[in-house]
Amino acid sequence: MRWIIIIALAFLLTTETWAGTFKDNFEDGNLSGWQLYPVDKSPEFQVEKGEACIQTHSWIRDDGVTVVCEGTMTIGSDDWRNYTLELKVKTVESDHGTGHAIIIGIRTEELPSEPFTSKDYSGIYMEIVSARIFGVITVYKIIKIDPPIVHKGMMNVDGKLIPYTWKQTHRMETVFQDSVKWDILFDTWYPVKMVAKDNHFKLYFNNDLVTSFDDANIMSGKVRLSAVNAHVHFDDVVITGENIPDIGPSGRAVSAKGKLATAWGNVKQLH
Ligand SMILES: [Ca+2]
Repeated sequence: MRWIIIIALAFLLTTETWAGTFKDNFEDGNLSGWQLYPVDKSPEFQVEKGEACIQTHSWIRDDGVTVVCEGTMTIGSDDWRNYTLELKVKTVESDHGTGHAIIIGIRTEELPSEPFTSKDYSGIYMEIVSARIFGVITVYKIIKIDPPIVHKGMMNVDGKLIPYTWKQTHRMETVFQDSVKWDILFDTWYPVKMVAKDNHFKLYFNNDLVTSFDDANIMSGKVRLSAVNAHVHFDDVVITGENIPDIGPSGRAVSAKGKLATAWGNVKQLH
């Protein structure tokens, strides 16, 4: 009997150590703990009435080219592997005449890039496009490829040939997984759920399964939320799984027990 109790206790301790839930309902009015990545020109990040908001607009360069603008916020750690992300999303409005989207990613990892260039991320992605006639959900994967290529050659500088070496910061491959037509209205909340369990992924939109598939290339990474050429709101983010610290309901530590919770309490600084 004693052994049974010890084994049961050990199981409980293990469960408590490895499974947790992160929650942010943004009712504290801030994006504390989230990493914000403005890319290109001035995406705006804020909390509006207890909802996380990213607002981006395309802009026209001096040479007349329209530049797509993206704003990204991430949460988590590069070693997050088996977890479920749930949240709700809505597109308040979009830039007309340009592509727009909500992009939600799991197991995402920022790839190294040169300063002042757009950030790239590996990961599993659901891209949601609202529309007045019909919307579309596209699921794709971005796989990082190691090692990067080293380019060597000669270049002409003022009539003199000199050798150069240029190492790419990263290489990646975007792999289309699935695309589904879906009625997605503006200014309407939709629940989204994305599940990563070992090499298996399940993606849900509005409580319906969009697709499920296996992939062995994308091992772990953060949660990523992006808006492209649109005013987008996110709310009620819940992430449950292995190595996820108990944080919430407004992105703050709920208890001091466990190293991870303490570490995340420090990361998610109190205001
Ligand atoms: Ca809220």
